[in-house]
Amino acid sequence: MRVRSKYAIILFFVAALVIIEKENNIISRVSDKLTLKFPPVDLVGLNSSISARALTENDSLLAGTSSSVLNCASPRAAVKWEDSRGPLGRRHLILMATTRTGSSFVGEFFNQNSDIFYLFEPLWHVERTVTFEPKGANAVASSIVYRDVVQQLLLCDLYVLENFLLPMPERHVTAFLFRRGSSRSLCEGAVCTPPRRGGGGSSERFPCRLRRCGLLNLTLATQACRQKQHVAMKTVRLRQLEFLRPLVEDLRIDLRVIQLVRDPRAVLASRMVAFPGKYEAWKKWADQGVVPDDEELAKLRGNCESLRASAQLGLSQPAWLKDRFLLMRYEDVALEPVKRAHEMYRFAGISITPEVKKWIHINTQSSPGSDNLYSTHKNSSEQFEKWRLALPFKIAEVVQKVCEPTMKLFGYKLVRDAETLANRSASLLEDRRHFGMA
Ligand SMILES: *[C@@H]1O[C@H](CO)[C@@H](O)[C@H](O)[C@H]1NC(C)=O
Ligand SMILES: *[C@@H]1O[C@H](CO)[C@@H](O)[C@H](O)[C@H]1NC(C)=O
Ligand SMILES: *[C@@H]1O[C@H](CO)[C@@H](O)[C@H](O)[C@H]1NC(C)=O
Ligand SMILES: *[C@@H]1O[C@H](CO)[C@@H](O)[C@H](O)[C@H]1NC(C)=O
Ligand SMILES: CC(=O)N[C@H]1CO[C@H](CO)[C@@H](O)[C@@H]1O
Repeated sequence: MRVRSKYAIILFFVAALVIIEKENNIISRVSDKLTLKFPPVDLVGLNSSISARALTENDSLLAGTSSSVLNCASPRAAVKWEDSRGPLGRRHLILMATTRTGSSFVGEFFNQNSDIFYLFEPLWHVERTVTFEPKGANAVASSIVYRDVVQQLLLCDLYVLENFLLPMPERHVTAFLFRRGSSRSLCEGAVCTPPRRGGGGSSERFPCRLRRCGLLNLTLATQACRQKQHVAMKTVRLRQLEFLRPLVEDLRIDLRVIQLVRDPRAVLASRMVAFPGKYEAWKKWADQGVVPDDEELAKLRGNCESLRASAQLGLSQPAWLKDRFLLMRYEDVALEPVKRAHEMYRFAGISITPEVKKWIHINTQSSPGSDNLYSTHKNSSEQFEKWRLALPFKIAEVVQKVCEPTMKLFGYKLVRDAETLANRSASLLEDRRHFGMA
């Protein structure tokens, strides 16, 4: 297949880069680390085997290494683990989203459940370490690395992150795990070790929120993960659903994927506020009438198309993905959070808990006026449409033009004039109540 031969070329290319070339600082930093950690074995052992083996074993770059390179960092023997599938009925959930689609908010629905080991954007470190070029073949390579790291994480191998943590953890203890405080599971029970006197938790860049804890011991986190009934994570760094196929087919993982989407007009409006640097061209257009160049439009089109490709694949229910994919619109969650939470939990095969319902109640009914951009504390049914008053119609129009097929698929109505855009009595949502559900 075309994708396969693409992998072949790319994987070979990446392997060659990692092994032979050391000019690229970032890649060599990773390989240096691998060399350091696994001295004689790997970079030699990987010589030619990686391209051949990776391709036969589920097209995976790390698949060949996940058992050799990555796992030998893991003192698995420390934790007895009889059934490789984990506790009976264990479910694995990936909340797949893009930035500004409300994924932190929806992720909390799972973070608040004490039966779930929840990770918040664990690929953040991977993205920072393995910086591939934004375009072309390397995007595929990074997707493969992301995918294989996700696989290890779903299997509760948190040590896999050590390859990407800077500075490198000592004795599996790190002071720097991105947004640790956003994962309840990393801040409670045994994982929350007592802070050392005169420092401890306060030296962490992303400390726990509700209590002070010592530095994160990944061994304890791994143990906690194995003791929880289910594992879930939210990420904005996985783009293509098709890449997850090997995880779905992995017998140790009982995976469900929720793709969370939002009206592309709202997403752009929100990104213009949240990432003013990156979306400067759009802001300039809004403020000064300077029309953005084709490259900006191409980027937008690319984003919309990749969302559509994943959704279309999921909704087409191929055999390998049957009953494992759910498309969820953020707007539907914002309008009926409790109902949608039940829907997502039912889909995931996980029982909703009173604590989840309580969190939803507190965080969607009241509006204590938080200004935090990443706040999940909002009057959801009121907030989610604010952008309609802020986004100039001409920008909405361009988004509609560029993203029309995606908007049609997701059921977002196009508007023809500025009045309708700003008229919040005119709903932009078409009924898509039974998206993706069998
Ligand atoms: C390179 O890989 C081949 C197998 O493809 C193996 O026979 C050979 O020993 C490897 N070379 C080194 C130096 O490990
Ligand atoms: C981390 O936790 C493990 C398991 O309890 C323990 O054996 C180890 O000593 C801890 N590491 C450090 C550096 O405290
Ligand atoms: C939240 O927004 C809804 C819809 O606008 C409104 O009916 C409700 O009164 C608001 N709740 C609070 C506490 O502001
Ligand atoms: C706003 O939309 C509603 C529902 O479509 C419509 O009845 C109303 O006339 C619109 N108001 C304005 C000012 O256009
Ligand atoms: C398509 C493919 O190669 N699938 C394989 C993925 O890996 C599992 C376990 O190693 C195999 O059983 C599949 O045949």
